[in-house]
Amino acid sequence: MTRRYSFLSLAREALRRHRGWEPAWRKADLRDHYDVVIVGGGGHGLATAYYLAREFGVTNVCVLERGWIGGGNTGRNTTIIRSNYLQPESMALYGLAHRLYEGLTQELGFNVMFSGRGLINLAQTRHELDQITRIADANKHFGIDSWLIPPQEVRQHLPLLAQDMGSRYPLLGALYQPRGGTARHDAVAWAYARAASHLGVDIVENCAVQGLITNGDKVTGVKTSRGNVLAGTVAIVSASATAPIAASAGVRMPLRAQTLQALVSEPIKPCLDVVVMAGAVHGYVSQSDKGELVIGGGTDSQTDHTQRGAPPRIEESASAMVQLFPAFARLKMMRQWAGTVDMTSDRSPIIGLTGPDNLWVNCGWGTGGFKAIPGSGYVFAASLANGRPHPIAAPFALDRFRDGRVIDEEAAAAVAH
Ligand code: FAD
Ligand code: PYC
Repeated sequence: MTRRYSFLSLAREALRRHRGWEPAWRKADLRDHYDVVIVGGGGHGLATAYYLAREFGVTNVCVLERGWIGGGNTGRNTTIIRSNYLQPESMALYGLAHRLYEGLTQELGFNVMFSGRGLINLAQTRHELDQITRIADANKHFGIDSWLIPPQEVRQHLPLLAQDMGSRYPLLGALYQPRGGTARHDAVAWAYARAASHLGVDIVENCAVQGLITNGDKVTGVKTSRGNVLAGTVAIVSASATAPIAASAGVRMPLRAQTLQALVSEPIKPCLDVVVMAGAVHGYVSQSDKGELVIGGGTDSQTDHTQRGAPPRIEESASAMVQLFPAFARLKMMRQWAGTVDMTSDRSPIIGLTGPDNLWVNCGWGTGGFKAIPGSGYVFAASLANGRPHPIAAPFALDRFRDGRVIDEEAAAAVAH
C-alpha cells in the first residue's frame, strides 16, 4: 500500500531524517503475459496505464520503457499547457486534458505544480492577427476561455516587453488564455507512474521493445531486450520510435522525426508571470518556480537522434528573446538540450487501431503533446478497455490520412514547427 504524501507524512519523515520514504513505484519483474502491454514510459503511456487501472479496472498491464520513466520528450519539454486550438476535434481533446490538469495534483496525490498563470500568443504580423482572430472565434464558439487582447493590455501583462517593437514586427495584439500555464514535466511522469504502480501496473524500465510478435493478422506480443512478452493488446506510445516498432508488423506510420530544443537561463527574481509565445520571432518563454527562464523556438532544420540539437536554433531562440525583452540580453544561459519529436503532416496526433487486430498507437504528438497527457491517457485507456475508439479519440484515427479528414493544426503552436 503506497503511503499518501501529506503534511503529516512530511513531518514524520523529517523527524526520521527522511529515511522512511519508499520508492515512488515498484521495480516490477517482467512477466510472460499481460492483458495490455504499453510500449513507452512517457507521459502518454503512463497516463494510459493509470486510467486503464483506475477508471476501467484493467490492471494486468505493463509499461515497457527502454530507458528511464520520462526520459523522452516528456522530461524535455517547455511544459506549456493550453487548449486554444483551432479545430473542434482538438478543442475537445486538449480541453479535456486542460481540465484534468487543473485537478491532477489532487487526483494523483502528487504535486505536479500545475500553474494556470495565463498564456499570451503575440500577434506581430497581419497574418498572425488574422490567425489568432480566427482561433479566438473558434474558441468562443466551443466554450474555451481564450480571446483577443489589444497592445495596451499585452503591455500590462508584460512590463518588460520592448518599448519600441520596430516596424518589422510591431505589436498588434495577442491571444490570451487566462487558464493557460505550465506544470512540472518530470512530476507529471512520476505522479502517473506512482499512481499506476500503486494500482497494480508493472512499470519496467531499461526494457527496450525490439519488435512485435505476430500470428496471421494478429499481434500477439512483443520481443524485448529481456525476452518475449505475450499480450492481449499492444499499445505503442513511443513518440518517434513508434514508426520502426509498428513497421515490424508491416504497419507504415506517417510520422517524421524532428529535433526540438530548449534552454534555460540562470535563475533571476520573478519578472514574468505569464507564458509568452511569439511566432514572428520564433520563440517562447516562461519563468520557472526556481526563477530560470525556460526558452524554446522552432525545430532544427536537420534531424539528429542525439537529443542535443545544433547551435543555430539556440542562437535564434536567444535572439528572439532579446528582441522581445531587451533586459534579458544580460542573462547567462545555463543549459540546453533537445528531444526527438514525432510530427504528422497535419500536426495532430494519431490515436487508434492500426491494420492488425489489437495493435493500437498513440503518437504524433510532435511539439505539443505535454499539454495533452491527461486527456490523451483517459481517452486512449477508454478505447483500449472497450475495444473501440472513445468518441473524442475517434477523429484522430490513422485512416484520416487515407480519407483526407485531416485535422489541420499547423498554426496551433504559434511557432513554426
Ligand atoms: P515521450 O515522452 O517521448 O515517451 C516515449 C517513450 O518511449 C520514451 O520514454 C522512450 O524512451 C520510449 N521508447 C522509445 N522506444 C522504445 C522502445 N523500443 N521500447 C521501449 N520504450 C521505448 N508539448 C507541450 O504541450 N508544451 C510544450 O511546451 C512543449 N515543449 C516542448 C519542448 C521540447 C524541447 C520538446 C522536445 C517537446 C516539447 N513538447 C511540448 C512536446 C512534448 O514533450 C511531447 O509531445 C510529449 O512529451 C510526448 O509524450 P510521449 O509520452 O508521447 O513521448
Ligand atoms: O504546443 O504550446 C505548445 C508548445 C509550446 C512550446 C512547444 N510547444
